Amino acid sequence: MNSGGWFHLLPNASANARPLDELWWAMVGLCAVVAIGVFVVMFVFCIRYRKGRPADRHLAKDTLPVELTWTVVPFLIFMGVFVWSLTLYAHSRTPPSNAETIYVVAKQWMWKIQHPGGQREINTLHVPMGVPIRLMMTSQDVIHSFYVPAFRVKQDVLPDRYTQLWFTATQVGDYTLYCTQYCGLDHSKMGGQVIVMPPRAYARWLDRNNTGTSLAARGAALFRAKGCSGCHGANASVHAPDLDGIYGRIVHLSDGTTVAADDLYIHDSIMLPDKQIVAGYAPIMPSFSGELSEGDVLALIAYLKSTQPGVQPAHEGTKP
Ligand code: HEC
Ligand SMILES: [Cu+2]
Repeated sequence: MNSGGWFHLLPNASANARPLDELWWAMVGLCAVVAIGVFVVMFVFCIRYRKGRPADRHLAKDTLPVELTWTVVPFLIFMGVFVWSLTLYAHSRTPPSNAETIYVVAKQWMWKIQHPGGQREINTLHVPMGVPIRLMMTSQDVIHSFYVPAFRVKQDVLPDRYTQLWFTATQVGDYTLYCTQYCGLDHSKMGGQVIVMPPRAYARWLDRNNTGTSLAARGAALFRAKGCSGCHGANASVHAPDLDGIYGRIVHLSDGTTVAADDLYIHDSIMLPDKQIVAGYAPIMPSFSGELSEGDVLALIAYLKSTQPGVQPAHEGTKP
């Protein structure tokens, strides 16, 4: 794959860069052909039918064939562009099942990255080349947007929502990361670098930055330190649901509806506990919004994911 990208406009550093560029150039080409065609016809007609020129100015009797042509042909072209871009879009929105997840929290004005192994970094994101990477993103404050032009990926990052993005980097190097939602005073400085490394160098980088505490283990420590285990633990005197193996469980709520316990449900249970009350329980859980950062909540979710019903969960210092 060439490093300069098509016509060297932008580096071409992810697997979906080239297909997207092809679509873009096809549309530029199509627009150019149409624009040039319209201008050529306009000039020809200006000359041929100019004032005083003896030309046949009567409409053709049977205009149906030409009307059908200029309706059906553009329709087919538009449908072609639609199907082509829809295919690319669907692909870009669906991370493959073997993608590695890395967590991103945006805040005024920095990018905080957490790797599942517990490695943390700010305004840099180290990723291995050739491995599909899925970013799970949320914001600590206002709307931000994660944009890496060389990868042709961009996704808004919203408070109280999880949005995701995926890419497979195809070239070793440093690529600029931008925030592309105006997010306050230092918005223009809110950027960073995505550092693409060969997989072995990446593994060494992970080792060097190993904190000894995986994300799930940090979550387990928070679960005790913040008093969650006091209510949700096995020996709690409070009537609260057992959280072991909660991830993916179907939960019955007090308003009669059911939800699947996904990342956002667990996030909201912690930060906005009044939003959804589990059927059969009193709404006594305090809100931890303001007390826990979004990064902490991601650690708690990672911990709850690592638990299984009736199985002793991950402890501090162990990997999930
Ligand atoms: C004062 C006791 C108490 C504390 C402290 C507490 N919870 Fe809860 N929690 C509850 C109760 C009661 C419910 C069920 C009622 C509801 O949905 O609010 C609940 C519900 C939940 C649910 C949804 C459970 C389900 O089955 O759908 C999650 C997830 C949760 N808590 C996580 C946490 C975490 C993480 C912490 C610590 C940061 C925590 N809780 C702290 C009492 C508590
Ligand atoms: Cu921003």
